[in-house]
Amino acid sequence: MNTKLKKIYGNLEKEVDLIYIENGSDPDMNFFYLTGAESGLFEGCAALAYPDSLELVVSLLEEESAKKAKKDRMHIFKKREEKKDILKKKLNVDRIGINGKNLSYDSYKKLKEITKAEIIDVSTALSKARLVKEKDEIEKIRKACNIVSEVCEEIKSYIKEGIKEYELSAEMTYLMLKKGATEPSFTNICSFGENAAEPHYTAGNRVLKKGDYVLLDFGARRKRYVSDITRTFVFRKAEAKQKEIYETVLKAQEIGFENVKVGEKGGNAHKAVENFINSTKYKGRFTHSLGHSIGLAVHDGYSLHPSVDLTLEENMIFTVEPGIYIPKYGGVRIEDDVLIKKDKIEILTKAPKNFIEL
Ligand SMILES: [Mn+2]
Repeated sequence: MNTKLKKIYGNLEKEVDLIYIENGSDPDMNFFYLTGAESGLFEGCAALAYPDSLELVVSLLEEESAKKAKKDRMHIFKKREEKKDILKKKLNVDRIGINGKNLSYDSYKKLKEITKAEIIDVSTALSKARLVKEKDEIEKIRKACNIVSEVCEEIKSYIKEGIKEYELSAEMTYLMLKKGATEPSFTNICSFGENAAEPHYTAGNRVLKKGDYVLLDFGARRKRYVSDITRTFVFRKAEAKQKEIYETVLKAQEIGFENVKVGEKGGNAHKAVENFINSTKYKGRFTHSLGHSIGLAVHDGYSLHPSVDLTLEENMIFTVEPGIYIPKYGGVRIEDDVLIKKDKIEILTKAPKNFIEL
């Protein structure tokens, strides 16, 4: 029995006969959530998730990958028409659940052409199931976290005067891949000096100079599960303000950790951190939410923010990443991935975060 199916169906607000997960040109991560498939692209393929069984509709191209995936039955198609015929039969039911967050309008129209069923958006039930991790998922994320923790240490020897942001970013990727990542989980953020003030900066050709902040935000994907870490260093001697900002962010993160616990609202941790930063001279310079769930996606559905109604539970994994950003000056962000346990949190990203002048 697929325990993930049980979780998803347990979260439904309205009953459905089956949940139809379709991969367009971009896959729906729920396909991989249900099948646990570690290889394969599965473009144009679909999963039919019943309350007690999982069926796959896959192209011949993906047959070998599908054989290794979790499923109870699989249907192989060679041509689009065959796929349509299989789906016509399978979708001849009363109520079909879809992932409204991922299914394109085009796919929706095609779905309406082949079935008279009532279409119900079950995206919330899917996201909620993915929030609470199972043992195997935790282990995969833990390994992805180990990779980036090690890279945070090893990358320091590449941080030399004159290196460009994109060159350092390339080394980050290379180190992750050498340690077993299949790919970076998102485009590396590698920013020097004043560029660190832009939270989602893309590495450019800025050259590293003495006294620069070096902000590295990156993640590894391994067996489809991700990690996400940020460390900020100062290259050579820091000025007092740089250190002060760093220590403020570090303290903010500690406040965040204290408030991430079972039974608490996720938004409370954000509020506590924001209130703290706003009580310092860096008021208003924390400009994003405290963190987000991670899993098969880097932003896996939920944020630690008062606008999100979420009560924290055991086995959820969130980033905790306060930051302070000063335009034209620079910024500091410190980010770790934490596993929520019954009466404490476990920090999965272990790289040191004392103030470091390289
Ligand atoms: Mn993050």
